[in-house]
Amino acid sequence: MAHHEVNFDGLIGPTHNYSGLALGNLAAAKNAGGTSNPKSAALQGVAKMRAVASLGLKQGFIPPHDRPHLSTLRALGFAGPDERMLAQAAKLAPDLLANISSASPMWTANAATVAPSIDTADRKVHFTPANLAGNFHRSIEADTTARLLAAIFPKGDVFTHHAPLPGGVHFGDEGAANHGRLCEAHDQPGVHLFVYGEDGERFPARQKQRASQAVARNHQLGPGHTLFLQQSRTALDAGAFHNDVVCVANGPVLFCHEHTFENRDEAHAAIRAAAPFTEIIEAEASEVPLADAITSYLFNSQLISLPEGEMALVLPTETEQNPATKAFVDKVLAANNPINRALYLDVRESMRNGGGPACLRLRVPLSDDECAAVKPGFLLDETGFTKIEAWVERHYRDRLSPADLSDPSLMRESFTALDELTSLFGLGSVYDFQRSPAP
Ligand code: SUG
Repeated sequence: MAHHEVNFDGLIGPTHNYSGLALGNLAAAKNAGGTSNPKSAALQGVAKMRAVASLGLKQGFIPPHDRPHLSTLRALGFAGPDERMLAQAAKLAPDLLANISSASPMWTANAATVAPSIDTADRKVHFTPANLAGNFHRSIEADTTARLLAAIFPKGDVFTHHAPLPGGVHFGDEGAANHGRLCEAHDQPGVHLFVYGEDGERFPARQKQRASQAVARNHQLGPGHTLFLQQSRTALDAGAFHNDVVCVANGPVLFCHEHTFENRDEAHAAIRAAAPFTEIIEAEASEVPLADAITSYLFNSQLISLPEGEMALVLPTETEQNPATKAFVDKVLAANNPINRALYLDVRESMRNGGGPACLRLRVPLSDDECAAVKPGFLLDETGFTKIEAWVERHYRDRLSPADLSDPSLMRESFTALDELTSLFGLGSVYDFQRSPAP
């Protein structure tokens, strides 16, 4: 039976904005307060999905979350009708309003960690939604993510869903952004590479080792099929707040920067011992300075296996514009290795918040039978792409500044859009605003 690594991209939500909320994320800090374009952002995301699908891959999507997240306001003591709560929050707690309005669920690499059935003891596909405890605006994602994943991958014989890890930052878990899987081919058992952090001098680590270990236990991954490696502190302090800013794995290839692991040589030796088939394609700091890797998001590219057997990199245009990273990509393409195509795409709106192509997608390895168990409509065909684009065109603004987040019409527009999306895709009432009537 054929196995596929299916990318489920986060559809970018109508409140996409630049509020500088994410500690350690240099792009988000730099662009804080700027004006965003939610419509372009969402259309750039859909264009990326289309581009990957046109290479012959299956492509799925995960809907945006409801923002502003009024249930968080209620939990924090605000009360009354929606509009009044919004006005109160804008007046009394503008920072809180920014936090509950972020469209950050777009970065579905952080939505969950996933284990394919070929690797798990019970032969089911396992999902653990990330608790994203490290940043307040992201810590409010887990419940809705869990609900969306359960709707898209219905529980039963095929899919199994764990609760987000408890314990806040003690078990801080940022999902698949710090996880990779190495395998000889996608239909072969794999070795799961969990990369955790230890606080740097400048920035705290978001992914905790004990969290990665708990996820591996949840997912029933056998001994010898997991590796827990420490992220480079140098990279963390230089702005690699997730491992996927400096590293991506696909099949037997690990594409990474020299400053990916804290103890590079030991880490490479451990990878080679656990997964001897692995080819490590690494950029030395002398050819790609860490700062260039991080600003361009060279390693936040999607590394995908094409149906013809070769591999392609889906890169942000920023890597084409940076001479060092462009030269490195050219060198990799010319060398004798599985990667021989590069596709540069414009995902600038997301990049300005520190989210490249790989951040925007959750990888879900699925067999043909498992694909058939995905909720109909969530593996996109041409009709699906067109439906989403038309929906974005109908509902999204093309200008948004953080000051607009207090606009009650933005809230109504967003809820109307999401309500329509759930009915377009038969999702039912997944959002809090659809489930709990205002008191
Ligand atoms: O968590 N940015 C996100 C970007 C996540 C990127 N994901 C991966 N690397 N997989 C974050 O830092 C910025 C939001 C703001 O500042 O408005 C933000 O949340």
